[in-house]
Amino acid sequence: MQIAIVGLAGAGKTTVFNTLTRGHAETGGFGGLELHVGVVKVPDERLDRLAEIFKPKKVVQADVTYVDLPAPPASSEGRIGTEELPAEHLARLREADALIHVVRAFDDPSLPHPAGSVNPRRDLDQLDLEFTLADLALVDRRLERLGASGRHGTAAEREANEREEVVLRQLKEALESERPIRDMDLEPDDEKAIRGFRFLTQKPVLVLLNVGETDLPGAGDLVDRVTADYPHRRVLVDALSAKIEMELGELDEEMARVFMEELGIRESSLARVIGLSYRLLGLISFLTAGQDEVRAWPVRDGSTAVDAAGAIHTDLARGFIRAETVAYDDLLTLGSMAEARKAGRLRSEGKTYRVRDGDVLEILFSR
Ligand SMILES: Nc1nc2c(ncn2[C@@H]2O[C@H](COP(=O)(O)OP(=O)(O)OP(=O)(O)O)[C@@H](O)[C@H]2O)c(=O)[nH]1
Ligand SMILES: [Mg+2]
Repeated sequence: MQIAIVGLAGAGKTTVFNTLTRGHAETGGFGGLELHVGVVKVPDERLDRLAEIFKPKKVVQADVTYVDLPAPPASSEGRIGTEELPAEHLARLREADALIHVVRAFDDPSLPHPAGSVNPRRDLDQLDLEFTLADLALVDRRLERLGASGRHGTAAEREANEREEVVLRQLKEALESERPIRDMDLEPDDEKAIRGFRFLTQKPVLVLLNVGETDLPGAGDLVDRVTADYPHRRVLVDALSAKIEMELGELDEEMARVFMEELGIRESSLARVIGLSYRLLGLISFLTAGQDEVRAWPVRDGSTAVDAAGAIHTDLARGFIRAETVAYDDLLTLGSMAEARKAGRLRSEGKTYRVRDGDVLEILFSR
């Protein structure tokens, strides 16, 4: 699973990336063209508690890959546009399963905003518009191609083309009125028909307001204001001070505690943002626990027991017999699988069982 970090120039994308990945990529590049990739373990305290019970050799967390993209460069007319992005960057952007949209909300006289003032709402809309235009361009190109060659081919091909054309026309209409594709009600078949385009405005987004070091106490209000005024689907809004978080990440625990006290911060935003981005991907975790390994497995919300088995290994899905299942809370209360079984909390579930977040599973299968 990949999340692309996007935003206007100097919004704090690389600082956020460093925070999330505990990386040391250079910041303040203002238009530098380097792309950064980092893998982040998703903190899950359930794993720590299970490890206390099972004393496994290793603990494996779910992970998410973050890609930090440079801001789209300004064109000669001063407009920023995704068409100016190097092909590799655009491809990375399209591949992403979700976006973190970093929006500058910090004021810093030593870093003047290119637009002359700090206005998160304006910046948010500006990049949204760019992404809308990029999708629109893609739709138009495809429609043109369908118009030219869509009437050829077998009957089945022609029918598929016609269907695609109908969906694309709907998308075009939405995009032209600046509605992101994620806000549309698409039939599952239509959704499937357009999946391959990997439209930017279809991806779920975490809007991350990057507030100044002294603005954290009021950040909640800002989040509420933006949320109320941004009625889109599959969008989460949160705030952090990327600069503080990055500095916190570079300190040892004791120093970090002192620093946080000085700034009046109760908790680091890091775990929260990682958690939110995980949710954004529509993922839940089921858990496996034993003496070898305690592990969190990311699967799509809505996955069945056999999907879960397949996430571990295709053999487990192929030879699936049943899943011994206990909810994490029950396991924690009862202390062991054996006790859970005695208490009747260990259930035997079949292929179609819908896995819940925090289910501890043991898959029984035949080779
Ligand atoms: N005062 C303050 N400065 C910040 C904050 N976040 C980022 N900056 C500074 O803003 C500048 C740009 O930050 P980057 O993280 O490089 O921004 P970016 O979005 O990656 O920039 P480009 O990749 O060049 O588009 C750097 O000098 C950062 O130190 C913040 O919360 N407060
Ligand atoms: Mg950067």
